[in-house]
Amino acid sequence: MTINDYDFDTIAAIATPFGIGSIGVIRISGKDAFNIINKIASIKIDTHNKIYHCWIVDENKNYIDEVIILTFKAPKSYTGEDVIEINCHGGMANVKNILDIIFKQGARCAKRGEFTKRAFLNKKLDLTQAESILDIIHSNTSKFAKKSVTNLRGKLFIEVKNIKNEIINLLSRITASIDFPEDVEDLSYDEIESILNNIIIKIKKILSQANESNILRQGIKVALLGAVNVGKSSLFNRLLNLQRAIVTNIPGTTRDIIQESVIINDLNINLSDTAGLRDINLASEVEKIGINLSNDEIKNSDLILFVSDLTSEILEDDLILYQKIKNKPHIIVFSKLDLIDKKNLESIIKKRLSKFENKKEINYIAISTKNDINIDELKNIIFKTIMESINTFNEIEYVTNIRQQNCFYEALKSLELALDGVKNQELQDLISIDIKGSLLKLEEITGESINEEVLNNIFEKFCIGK
Ligand SMILES: Nc1nc2c(ncn2[C@@H]2O[C@H](COP(=O)(O)OP(=O)(O)OP(=O)(O)O)[C@@H](O)[C@H]2O)c(=O)[nH]1
Ligand SMILES: [Mg+2]
Repeated sequence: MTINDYDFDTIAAIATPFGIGSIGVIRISGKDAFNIINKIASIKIDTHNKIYHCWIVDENKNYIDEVIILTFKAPKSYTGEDVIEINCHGGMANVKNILDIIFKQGARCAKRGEFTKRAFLNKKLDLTQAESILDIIHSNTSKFAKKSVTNLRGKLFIEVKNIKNEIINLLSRITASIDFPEDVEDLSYDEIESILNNIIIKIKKILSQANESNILRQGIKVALLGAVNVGKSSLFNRLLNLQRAIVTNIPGTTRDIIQESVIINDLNINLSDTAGLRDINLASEVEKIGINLSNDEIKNSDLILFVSDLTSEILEDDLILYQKIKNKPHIIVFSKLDLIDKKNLESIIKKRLSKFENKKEINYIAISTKNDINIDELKNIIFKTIMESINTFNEIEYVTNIRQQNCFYEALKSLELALDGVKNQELQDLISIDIKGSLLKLEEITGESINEEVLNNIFEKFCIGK
């Protein structure tokens, strides 16, 4: 999409979340923003960058609400257009009443992410910065929020720009030596190779942090698995601090996957409770479906909490399940510790561990959800196990999303093709085609070259009012 295809009509939307709150913010952006506010404000609003205190008045001269109005003149605003922000009293009805009055005066309801899209189209932000705003809004851990802010400050944009400049320099030197062979010295294949290698290292460095980026954004999948009635749902509820899953003493209570997100040591964990696994022939039709879903959960999760009931015998089902999960990161959680005589605990655990055949060291802990024993310790082990399986987590420098990662992969592919061409001493003209291909992919990251569909996809993920 180019700036010429887009209709910059005046848009308005509620910027604060729906619900009861002390303040609601309505944003108007576009060339009619000042006109519209002057039709509905009780005083004249004509100065830029000013704060006004007045009333909103409807077309029948009814006083609707006492408000604070902030004015921004293009291009010095979030969107790069004239912007009016109305701070009114919160609450769904009041904010909506004011918005309706604004619509009556000619503003259109903003689409999802349209304010930020305008900021991008008006070059207030590049696409990596626009996407970082989405990340900041959606981050539920402080680490992810902080990392997203580095992109808003241009961390990724600047690195892509540097890489792009190196590619542009290389391309112009190749082109100059082809076009003006008498005046410009030929670039040796060795030199092209070394420049390409340098660029490839930089892209690979960003991509090496893709996994950590995805975990920061999407969270880590942790699944509770085990035989029926061992206390999975009780532990699920305890970790969430919420009575979310039904708990009964009837084996086979949970039949579906229940998912909730929980923060442990600033890590975003997507926790799932599953149907207890038992001989499928004993299970009802509904439970059978649940058991199949539980098996899928084994494949999909990053960490498994394998729950084993200290008070019951180890069943064949436990052992079969353990064999399925033993090569994945897992913690054995021995449940119902309160029902066990402390004197026998060590020997019971020893006996159990010997049955779960595993050559590697097993992480385990005994807990009680009933008496709240070792729950914090379990959280620490969960955190430690995750950290061990993602060893570079703390050093992550570049946060990227899947779209950006795909562009980097494509750029890398083109650069590696160019490198092959260099090694085979192909014509430099041909090599430069692949190098140009990588440049286009990098421009997709920053949004300098992007098609409308991709752009719409990005902004549709935003909320209305952002
Ligand atoms: N004493 C004691 N009882 C527990 C504890 N944890 C769970 N229970 C009891 O064990 C029974 C089964 O608990 P659930 O949490 O429903 O077990 P589940 O593994 O989700 O069971 P399914 O969904 O049927 O697979 C319930 O009666 C719980 O109250 C515990 O720490 N101590
Ligand atoms: Mg359950």
